[in-house]
Amino acid sequence: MTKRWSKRPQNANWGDFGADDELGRVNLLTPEKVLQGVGEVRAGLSFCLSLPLELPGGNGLNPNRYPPILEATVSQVDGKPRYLYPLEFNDGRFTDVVCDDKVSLTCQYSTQWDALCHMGGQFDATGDGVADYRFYNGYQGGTDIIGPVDHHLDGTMTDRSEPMGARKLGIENLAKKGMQGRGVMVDLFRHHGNERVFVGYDLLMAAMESSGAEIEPGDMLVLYTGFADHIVDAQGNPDEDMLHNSCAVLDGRDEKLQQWIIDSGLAVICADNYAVEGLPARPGPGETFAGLPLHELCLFKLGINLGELWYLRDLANWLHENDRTRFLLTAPPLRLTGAVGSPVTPIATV
Ligand code: UVW
Repeated sequence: MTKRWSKRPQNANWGDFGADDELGRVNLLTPEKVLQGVGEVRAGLSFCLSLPLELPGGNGLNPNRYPPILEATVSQVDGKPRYLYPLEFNDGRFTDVVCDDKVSLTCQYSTQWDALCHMGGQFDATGDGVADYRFYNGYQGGTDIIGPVDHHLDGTMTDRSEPMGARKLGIENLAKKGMQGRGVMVDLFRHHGNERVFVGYDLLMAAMESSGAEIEPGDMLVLYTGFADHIVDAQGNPDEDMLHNSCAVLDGRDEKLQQWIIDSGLAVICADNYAVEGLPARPGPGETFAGLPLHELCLFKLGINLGELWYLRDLANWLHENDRTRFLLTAPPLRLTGAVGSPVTPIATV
């Protein structure tokens, strides 16, 4: 028992990697798994698995997320802005010319990792009959993950004076770890094309069997659905119907799929679609339930990071043509302390 919790949610592994663990299943990316990944490098080819970060374009996928805004840094000289873009060093003797910039970035707009603090649940972790905001390993909203205000379950808010951010479970944990290991591709596009299919355990197993893909503990599961290809093809003007109704998504409510994720020991799940799972999910049992059941199982209960909106077409095609499913995956996020997600430029090496 730790001070943070005495009761853990059903199917959770809280405490199994240590009372103060912040990595979850990423702990399974051991030196042996890195060597297994390196063992898959035979052709010496690298594939960039990131979209350009200005895609999808617009904010039709998530109304709260916007494309990056890039600006020149600026100094004030005699009350006037002096943009360092491009500009000579102003000494008279120097021949150098400089460009300097800054970016306003929605961390989860495009190709990204979800940190474990991205999504938690309302849960009574102390057994006192009162649910509060909890995250993986019992870390607590308002104490370990601090917002600009505290939201209370009764709907009220109180101001916070200290800087906001995740003191625990932040994305920097993945950056420090390095995020390297053996990726395993499962090609759902080859089976379902552009159709919005909810893929549960049976359809996932069928896709894996047909290509010979196998997942062992510590592997990084990568799902190619074709969704990001439409994003690329739309060149920044994606169609609403395509955004919300095309390509395969996991059926997060499927209990057999959930059990397989628990039992398989996979380290992370990455996909080229918006949220790995289908949104909205199928209704759950009872009066209240998680709206994103796969996020609940992975981020909140098991400490499995989710990678979303990756670009997988070129890699998936190469692997298919070469009758392979495995590769070396290297995917560190930005080491952005306290962030709940981060852009990533994953590299597959085959
Ligand atoms: C949502 O908030 C929908 O989550 P994600 O970025 O994980 O898709």
